Amino acid sequence: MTVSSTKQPRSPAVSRDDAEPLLLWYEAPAREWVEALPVGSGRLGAMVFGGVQSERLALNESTLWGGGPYDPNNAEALAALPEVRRLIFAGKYGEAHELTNARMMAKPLKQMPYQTAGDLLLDFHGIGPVENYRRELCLNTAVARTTFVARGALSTRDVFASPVDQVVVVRLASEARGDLAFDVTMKTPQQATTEVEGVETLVLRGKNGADAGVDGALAFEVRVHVMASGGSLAAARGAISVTGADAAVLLVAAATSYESYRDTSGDPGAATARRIASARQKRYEALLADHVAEHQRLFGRVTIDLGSTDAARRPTDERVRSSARSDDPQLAALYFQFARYLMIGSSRPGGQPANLQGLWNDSLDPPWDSKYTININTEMNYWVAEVANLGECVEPLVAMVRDLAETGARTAEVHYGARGWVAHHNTDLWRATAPIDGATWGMWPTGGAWLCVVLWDHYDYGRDRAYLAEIYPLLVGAAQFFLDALVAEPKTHWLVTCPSVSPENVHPGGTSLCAGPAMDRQILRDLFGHCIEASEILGVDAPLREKLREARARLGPDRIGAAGQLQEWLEDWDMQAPEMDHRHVSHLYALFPSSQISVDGTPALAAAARKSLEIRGDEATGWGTAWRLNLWARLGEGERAHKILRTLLGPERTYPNLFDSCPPFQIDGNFGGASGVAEMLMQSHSGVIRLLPALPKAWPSGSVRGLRARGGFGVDIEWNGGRLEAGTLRGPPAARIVVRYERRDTSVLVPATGSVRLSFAGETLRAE
Ligand code: FUC
Repeated sequence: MTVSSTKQPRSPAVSRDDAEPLLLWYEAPAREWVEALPVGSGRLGAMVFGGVQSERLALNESTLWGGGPYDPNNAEALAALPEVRRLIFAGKYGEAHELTNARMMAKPLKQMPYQTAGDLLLDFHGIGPVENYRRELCLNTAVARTTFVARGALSTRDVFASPVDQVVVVRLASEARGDLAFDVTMKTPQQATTEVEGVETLVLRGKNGADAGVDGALAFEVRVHVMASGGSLAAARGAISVTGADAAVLLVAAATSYESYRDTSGDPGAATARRIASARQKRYEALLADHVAEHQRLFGRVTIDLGSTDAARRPTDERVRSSARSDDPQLAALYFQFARYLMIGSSRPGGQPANLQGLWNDSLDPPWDSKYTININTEMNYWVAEVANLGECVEPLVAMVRDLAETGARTAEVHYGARGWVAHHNTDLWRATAPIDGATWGMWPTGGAWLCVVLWDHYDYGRDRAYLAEIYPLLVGAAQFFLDALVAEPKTHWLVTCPSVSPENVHPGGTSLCAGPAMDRQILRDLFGHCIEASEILGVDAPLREKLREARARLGPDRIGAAGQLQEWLEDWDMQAPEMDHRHVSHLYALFPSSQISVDGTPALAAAARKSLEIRGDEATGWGTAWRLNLWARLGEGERAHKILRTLLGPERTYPNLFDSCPPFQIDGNFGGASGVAEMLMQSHSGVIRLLPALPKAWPSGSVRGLRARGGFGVDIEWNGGRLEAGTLRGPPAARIVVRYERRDTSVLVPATGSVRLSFAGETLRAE
């Protein structure tokens, strides 16, 4: 590699228009981690602080977690199961709770945490006072840039995480020749040592730690290669010093010994050395160009314009701070595109799925271990992927479910004596599936089933039969568990999950432990339905199909309670629950993300869901707010959805770097919020594409291009004065779909070209 020393580096990352719609920008360095800017290659992540004298890149590698392969299943659980069920059906919830905690929980009671790799630190010499400071993240190129003027000369620092070369690339340049001097060091809270190889390579070698009695089994390595043009390099203990350089490029590779959830025999040293060696073969310009091209291949598929005001000229942190008072529709568009950026950065094929913090975490002990909470948070992470035209980003989740079907088969057998597979409310890198934390949170057997619905959705958007054949055994395995583990509720004789919970919500029995919460019934209706449909499409398993049909018919209907609300539990307990404003709105799953309840299809249930939403209120955690946003959009209530979106974009729920604040940071709100924006503009479910179903007055004119709809369709729309003007529908030739705008339906036939233009003549939607 050669490091070019052009005075003012030009790259696609350069952007100086403050109102540039795809830019986050700031006038001061980040003081805290939630002000730093994320870059990610799917596997490798960095948070860029943009410090002048001292730059910090907080590094992550997606397989660096605590612990090692372990079996959390509890051999005592099965023996306790009949008694727990008896107690629940007898209304003795407190006793059932005690027994569940004593006998049915995983060992250990918690799972393993996702952890930081450490920091790369650059300490600069002789910079002095600076002016014209600015740092920015360009979503279009996925490059974080810091610029300032020191002693009259412009300094430019660019950072990106290349999905092509699997290295973080840092480029430092100054207009003043021979002016660049800095020390490179690394620090980590992990057990690790740092040493210099030659004068240009800094290597941090570490081992992950034990957690909750599970031994650490991972070795990891971070390798930093420093190249300077002009000047010289010198090595000291654990540091490399650069002096008198015109420009420098640093390549950062990181890897662990993780091969799979049961194999940690990889060689991280070989992996990082190989990646550095191959990246060194390329010029900086080629690394950048390949990175930008690969990022744009995905990112460039969708454009969105919700209108722009003067607020869009302000630095991003100021916009968040004043979002409640200002008219800033562009901030919603930026938030939508930022979520797409985060999805591309944290969930690429071949890697791990986006965890609670996506890919970015600076701690050994992050909130909720930054793992996979599958009673809402992980599923929410993927709500936006399909509609925002990033279907391939779902692949890591599919791969995780493949693992869970293996580990979860053991939990099904050991805990329930059942066939198939089960996963409870959390999982981790080691694919643990037994119930953790305690009955209130963990005794929920429906996590794996919900993940299967996300896998089905990927089929529904793409309609790829080969993919359906691949996931079919996973779906059937999840359904098989419930065919074995559902029990007849004594009063209604409906088939119910027991023990279960309506995620984390305590009912008047003083615990969340119960039989047959509405959400379980709704998820199983989807899961069984998808298995039935898949078996028909694939022409297999007719006898199983019949069993699933019978069981599905016995799940029992959703019920409307005395207050007119959708009942969260079998009993009409909603108005006596201790936390009526609970963050989870689990029983509204049927309205969103599912479409079992809809305003047109099931008006009475939709009215009950609306009532439940009113009772819960609009205030919630970040992800709770995002869920409410999607639900109001499904109800067709644009103004209410917009009010909730504004709360989400405000400083209570959004950090200066646009990360969602639960609080603390959780990435689910970013993805769920973006899904809500999409649901306001276009919805596809129940065989209908709805255009502008919840358009708020605040977005009178705009356009969105490149969205995807269920059934294999692509959708572009433009609107003006609050009215739909035109659009384009793409789809498989000869496909027919109903397009709905303002309660009028138009049946559209996709021509052989695969694309049809939609326009308005008076009140009529025309397809030509
Ligand atoms: C669920 C939520 C919490 C938090 C955690 C990660 O348990 O109830 O609010 O988001 O996941």
